[in-house]
Amino acid sequence: MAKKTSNKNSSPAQQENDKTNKLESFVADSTGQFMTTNHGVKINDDQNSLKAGDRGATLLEDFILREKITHFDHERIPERVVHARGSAAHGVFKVYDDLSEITKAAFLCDTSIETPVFVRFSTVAGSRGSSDLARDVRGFAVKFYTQEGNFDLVGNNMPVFFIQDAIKFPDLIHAVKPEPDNEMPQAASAHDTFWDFISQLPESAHMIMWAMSDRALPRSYRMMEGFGVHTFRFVNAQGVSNFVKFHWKPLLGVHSVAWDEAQNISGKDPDFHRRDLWDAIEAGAFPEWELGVQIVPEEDEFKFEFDLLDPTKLIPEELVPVQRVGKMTLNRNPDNFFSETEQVAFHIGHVVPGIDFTNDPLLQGRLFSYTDTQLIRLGGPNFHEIPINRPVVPVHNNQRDGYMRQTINRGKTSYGPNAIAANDPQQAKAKEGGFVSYNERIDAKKIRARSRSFFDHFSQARLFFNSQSDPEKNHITDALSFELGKVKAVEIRERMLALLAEIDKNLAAEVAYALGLHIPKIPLKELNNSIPADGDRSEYASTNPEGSLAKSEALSMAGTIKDTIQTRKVAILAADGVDEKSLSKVKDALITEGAVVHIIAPKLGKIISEGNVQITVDESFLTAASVLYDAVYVPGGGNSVATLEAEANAVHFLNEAFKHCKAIAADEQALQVLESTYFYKKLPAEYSKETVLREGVLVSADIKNLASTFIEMIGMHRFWERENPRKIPA
Ligand code: HDE
Repeated sequence: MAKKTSNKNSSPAQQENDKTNKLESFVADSTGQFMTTNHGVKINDDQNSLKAGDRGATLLEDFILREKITHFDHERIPERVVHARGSAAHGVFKVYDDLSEITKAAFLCDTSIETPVFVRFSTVAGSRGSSDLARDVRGFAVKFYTQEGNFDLVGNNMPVFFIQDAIKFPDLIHAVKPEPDNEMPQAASAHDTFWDFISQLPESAHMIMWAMSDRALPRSYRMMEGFGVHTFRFVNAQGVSNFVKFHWKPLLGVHSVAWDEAQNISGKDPDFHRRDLWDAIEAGAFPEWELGVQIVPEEDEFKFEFDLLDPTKLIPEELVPVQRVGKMTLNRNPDNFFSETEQVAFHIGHVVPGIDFTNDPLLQGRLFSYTDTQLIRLGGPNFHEIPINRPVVPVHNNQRDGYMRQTINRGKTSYGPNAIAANDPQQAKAKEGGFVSYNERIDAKKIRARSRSFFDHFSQARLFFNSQSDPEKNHITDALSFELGKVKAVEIRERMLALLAEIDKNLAAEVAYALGLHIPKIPLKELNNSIPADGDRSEYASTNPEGSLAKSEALSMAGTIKDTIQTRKVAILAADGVDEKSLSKVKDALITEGAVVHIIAPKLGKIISEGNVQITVDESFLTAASVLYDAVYVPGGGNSVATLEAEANAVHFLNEAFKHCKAIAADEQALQVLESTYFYKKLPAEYSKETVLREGVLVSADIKNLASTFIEMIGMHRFWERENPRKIPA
């Protein structure tokens, strides 16, 4: 009976690495094996329990039944208190150039080293079974299995955070989670307790702009940026430190879906992001990101208008450019969701020599939280021995015992100094790779306070808003109108309007209009209720300086990568009698460019073309939905066109795709299907390529040209500009 290898679907060269090879010794495969008990005894009857007679009571003696039920009874562990819903993949990271001038982290200093990684993406608020498409921040946690131990970069897809001090984290999360009396709503911030909290916490203003923007509705985990958020330190071999902000830049660009679409996807396929990541990797379309760093020399610590230690601030790329220093490729799906994705334990405190912390008070609090949470979640102090958490280098930590200890430590000593074992394991000198904390000078009084340098709560919120394109601004307005519209308490809505007015008067006015309210005038000093009992309200007032930068291009998604259709999903609507050439030419052109194409017909099975060719159907109108695709094509063919025109689901498919601003193309023969839609009569009468690229709808008899323009259109991802002027019911 053969023992299998776990990487069954892989092209092995790309997927074997130090970590996956080490995981292999823990992999079990039952192919061709006998079923056994936990203790290896072969089982003869797994269908019936042991009874006293045919119809008799079950016997306590039945160790097979007891063992099976007992294990089942204990199968669940607590979900993560935040970021419970997530998906992960294996991959590798390689640095482009030797960075030893700024860090001694070996995996960043040698271009020949390929470091295995395990990456988990997540939402924050929802529970483990919630929808991927909630409006939420996304976690972006990367574990690098380096030759100097594990380095975890536990980031998000937004570069700032809601709060400045870790002590407020439980409050933030209690406010956003379902309300405690009735446990509603699931995976949503659109409720009173969240906005009650936020409306009294001006430091959240910048993050609220991000969370209400399209960044909170990614098209795919593969199309998100990632950020370390805090300012970290790089330290080189000479002990020189530079501040560093970490970025991940996706090679497919940064793209999102529409809010209405997100809500629909939550019903049609709540696993949308999870499936997308899985399918792309299975298809060999490996997701890639470049690691970016913004470096600030120590002596420049105070040269900015904001405090580098304040996690509600980013460093605009115009001030400090992002240098792309390496590439991460995800190339293997996990073998087992629980063992890998669920049991992986990230910790911001997992650093290697050359990477160190700053005094960002949010970062400092996180340094405590992550180990602490694993103790309850994974059940004890030996969670580092779970296969996915083990480093690829040996562990000799002098620890012993504890629940579920797996290492069999040989010898008598688990203490030091010891003479019995000649002081093994030995401490490592810095030059031998021992971790030495950065020698930061600290000369201060112990004080429970917030630095005045953290009090500008609005200038970067405004910078973010002003940097958005018009459609992106509209989406923020709509998102706030939706979220606050779901809030029942009028005073919470009003406080939010006062906060928004500090960011942008028009934004506040538009949201106020949607809520049917006026913007109250609340002085800055009264906006912040997050003050100590003995605090003087005026001293805790936010400041709201103009800020010297009017715009930062990098904050908008409008200028992102738009010249690839790799892995985009395209629907071809067809029925019996379709023009096979019209269908195949477009399909082949799309596949050549890396798109995934599905043929959707009134029923599953095959359709027969005009010329009697059988074409396999991928989905029916019952199983497919336009929200699960990026673009739609309708080929010609008299009977097919007549069927689709009369098929309400096909017309709805097109209407909905139009509403969500997707690229739509039709063979001229299929014009009458488009004419049955709500949108067709709203399009401009004249038809140039320019109109097509503005409106995203193309009808042509020249299929070759149609295919190439359609590809260009899909690359643009969405035609947000048409959204408001061409509103349609769908
Ligand atoms: Fe986390 N966070 N966090 N967080 N966080 C957790 O650790 C916490 C924060 C982030 O895929 C928990 O293992 C505190 C910022 C990600 O497994 C917990 C504070 C950022 C993940 C925890 C923060 C993050 C977590 C829950 C404020 C972006 C998922 C389960 C001081 C830079 C990792 C766990 C995964 C998970 C605490 C704020 C990112 C409870 C106390 C800021 C991506 O330890």
